[in-house]
Amino acid sequence: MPRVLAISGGVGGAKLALGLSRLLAPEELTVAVNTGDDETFHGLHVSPDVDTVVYALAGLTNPETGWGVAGDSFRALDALGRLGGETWFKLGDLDLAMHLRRTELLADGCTLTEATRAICEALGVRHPVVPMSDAPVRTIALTEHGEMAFQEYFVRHACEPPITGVRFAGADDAPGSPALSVALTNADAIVFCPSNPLVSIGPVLAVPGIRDAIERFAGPRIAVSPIVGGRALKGPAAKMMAELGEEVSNVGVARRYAGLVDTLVIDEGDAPEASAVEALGIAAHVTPTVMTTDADKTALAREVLALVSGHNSQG
Ligand code: FO1
Repeated sequence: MPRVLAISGGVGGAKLALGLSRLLAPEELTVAVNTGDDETFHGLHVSPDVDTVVYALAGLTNPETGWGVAGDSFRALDALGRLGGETWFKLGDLDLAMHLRRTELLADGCTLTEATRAICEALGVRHPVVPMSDAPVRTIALTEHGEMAFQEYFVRHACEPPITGVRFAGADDAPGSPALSVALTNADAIVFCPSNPLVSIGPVLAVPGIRDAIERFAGPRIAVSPIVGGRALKGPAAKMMAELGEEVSNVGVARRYAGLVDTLVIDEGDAPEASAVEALGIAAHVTPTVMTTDADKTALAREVLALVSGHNSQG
């Protein structure tokens, strides 16, 4: 089997990452994860996309939300609220352990990569989950009401303020994590999970050297589109693209990924968009992409790996 570097944001990306992890051995898959959504809450370092991928691979995900822990409760947060603390960001009782442990490991001198590795080991997650950088990068939404930290925009304001842009504070000075650099060097294929191109994949590409390395990458580069039927399956990708004047379709996604991917996997219902994607020099592969069950996640991962094998056998 080829060695795959998967690049992921939160909920949508974690689904494909889980599918890939079912088909590839730990040494054949690295999942590099966006950390632009990271935030400090109540003094704790929360890394939402890393959490979401780790919980998915550990089989702990809350199936109703796609993030957080199945069966969690919010008693600690309720108590915090009674003491006057902020409660708009829902940290569950079980989930708090993740952020406490990460914060403790960071305070002990671990990098975010090392802290993530320790947590993965403790939870029995064997596939490497690698933060994009160990240095702080913070996604900022530029809105008509001013700049907002990503979780403030995403959770507190439910993505309502129209955006005029996004920026990734700190990205210029944030070296890629060493584990991501190694994975980029060793990978036979790169897979962009069906994550938000602007605020999930965008921060990873903003880390110095990553975009260039992907542009120069010789093996297959496959993206799974997060847009199905002109809408994002999860999250604000469609709304954000529309507000930035981009076409909310697979063609819009293909334009964002021009020069970075060879194949865009689009949903079967979007087959009529395939020729417009291909006109941009990106092959369109049409297949069911909506992942509801674990079987869907594995089926899509199998399809992506078949594209990788097909590309390798041609080359
Ligand atoms: N998403 C929400 O919509 N509301 C929340 O209160 C919330 C809390 C939360 C806590 C821990 C965590 O790891 C993720 C959490 N998320 C929450 C998800 C997160 O905001 C987003 O999924 C990502 O940042 C976007 O990829």
